[in-house]
Amino acid sequence: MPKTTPIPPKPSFFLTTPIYYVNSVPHLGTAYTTIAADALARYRRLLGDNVFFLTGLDEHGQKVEQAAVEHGIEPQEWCDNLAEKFLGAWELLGITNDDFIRTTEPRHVRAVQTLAKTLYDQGDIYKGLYDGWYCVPDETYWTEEQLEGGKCPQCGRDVELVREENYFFRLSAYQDRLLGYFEENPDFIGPPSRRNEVLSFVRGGLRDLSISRANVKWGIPLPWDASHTVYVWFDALINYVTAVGYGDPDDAGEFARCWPAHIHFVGKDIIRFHCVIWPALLMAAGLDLPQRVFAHGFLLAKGEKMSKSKGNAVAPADLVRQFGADAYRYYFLRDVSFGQDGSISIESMVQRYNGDLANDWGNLCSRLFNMVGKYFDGAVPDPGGDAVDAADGVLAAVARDLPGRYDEAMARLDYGAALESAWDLVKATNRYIEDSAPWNLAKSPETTPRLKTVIYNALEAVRIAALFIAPVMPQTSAEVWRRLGLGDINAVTTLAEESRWGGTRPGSHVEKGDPLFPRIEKDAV
Ligand code: ME8
Repeated sequence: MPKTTPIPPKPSFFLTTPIYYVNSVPHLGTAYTTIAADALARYRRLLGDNVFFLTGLDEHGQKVEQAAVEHGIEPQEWCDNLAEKFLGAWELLGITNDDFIRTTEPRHVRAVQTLAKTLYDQGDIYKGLYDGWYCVPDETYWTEEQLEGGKCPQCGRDVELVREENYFFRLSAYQDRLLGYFEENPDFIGPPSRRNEVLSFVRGGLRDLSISRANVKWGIPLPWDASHTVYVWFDALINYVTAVGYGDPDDAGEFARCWPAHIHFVGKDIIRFHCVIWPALLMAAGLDLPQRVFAHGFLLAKGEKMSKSKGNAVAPADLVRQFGADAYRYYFLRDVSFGQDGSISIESMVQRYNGDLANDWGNLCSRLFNMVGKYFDGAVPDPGGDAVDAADGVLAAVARDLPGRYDEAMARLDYGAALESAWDLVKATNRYIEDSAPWNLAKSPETTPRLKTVIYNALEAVRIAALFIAPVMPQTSAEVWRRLGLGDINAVTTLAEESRWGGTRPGSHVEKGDPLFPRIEKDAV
């Protein structure tokens, strides 16, 4: 549920998404970063971490101002309307952010002004003449040489000429310190391809950065010169420290306890802002750097980057209506390799849904829960006795390997591999049931002990699989646990213990329920 909650005493895991521009409604791209961060937040909570998960909105700047003007309303009112849309989308997708920061909030204005003033007072900000180009859709400065065919080299759109007195941040002075930091902290930027990109960019030489605009009204005024507003990216990056109390005069050491963040999730388009400008600002302010910045790739629809401006953006709600929120989250995290560009299509989504979800996972739960109803009146059988088989050990071994494999994949933010490890258990359980053929065991009282063992083991594997599927598909895992009579999966904070073999309680009631993923006919979407 998107909400603002007090920061936990000391977050042992603090993760962020970019704050999204409110020039338009959320789309699959912005939802992608947000569900990836949410899956990690949920996993860390299962492990027992005290998580602080931050997302929010980037509300200042020319682009947002223009959108408001085009719609004939005041920028603040425009932002308020859009904020509702983002909150609604995140609620629909089951996003469990702990804070929702908006850059027009007083707490943020104060933090930006505090940081700007600190840098100005120590001589890291000076006044100069900006004479160059500006891309409004990307809110980015470009030099003449950087343009491609006179257009923005990033998005290919028109740029505007800006010639005005600005305040500059001495970014160039941080070049060597940044390179030294990258050297000493090889895991700071991920994946490695992005690290190399940032390294060669910084080695190519850094220019000082204009951090104020004289002709943009919709922004935070500089505290020492109110005729300038703060450049929207300088403003936006600071959100990460605002949220944990930077610049708050009542902060009683809270900020120092909570900062730095463990990971910033970003798209590859904004890696330089997060890996060059942001670290340099933090260095200048004498603050610690985040532990890690990880950039994912673009979602491509028919080979093109999906974006609000290109008009090929789809609203998450449209897909959630057809597939459900869990299947939505599963598809994007399973089918697109996190860190690389990935093509998405309705066809592949239907395929994943029917194959992985309806056939593998949904059917496993249905048939197994049915059998508990049919053979044991809905009560989990007691596996006691010596009706064991080598197949039991094989299944238990797959379950035993799962936590380690899953954790190792999540540490690399390889959601596909993490889900694959959970699916190996799902598939192994399906095979186990096929090979053990409970329907034959049920035919004679002599094989009842074996039937009990087989059903118990399969239930146990399903219980464990649901735990590891939960970060990506929280609703269905909660439902599986509920049907197994296990209580609230969201209350689990001791994953290591909970994932040990043997946690299913004999005698507890198993509910059959409706199919978790009713098949979708391709023509129906
Ligand atoms: O850049 N595929 O906001 P934004 C994957 N306000 N991810 C995509 C995507 C696509 N086709 N399109 C967008 C901003 N994204 C700034 C950030 S942070 C201090 C300020 C995702 O609304 C991706 O994460 O343009 C990208 O970085 C983010 O949306 C940019 O959202």
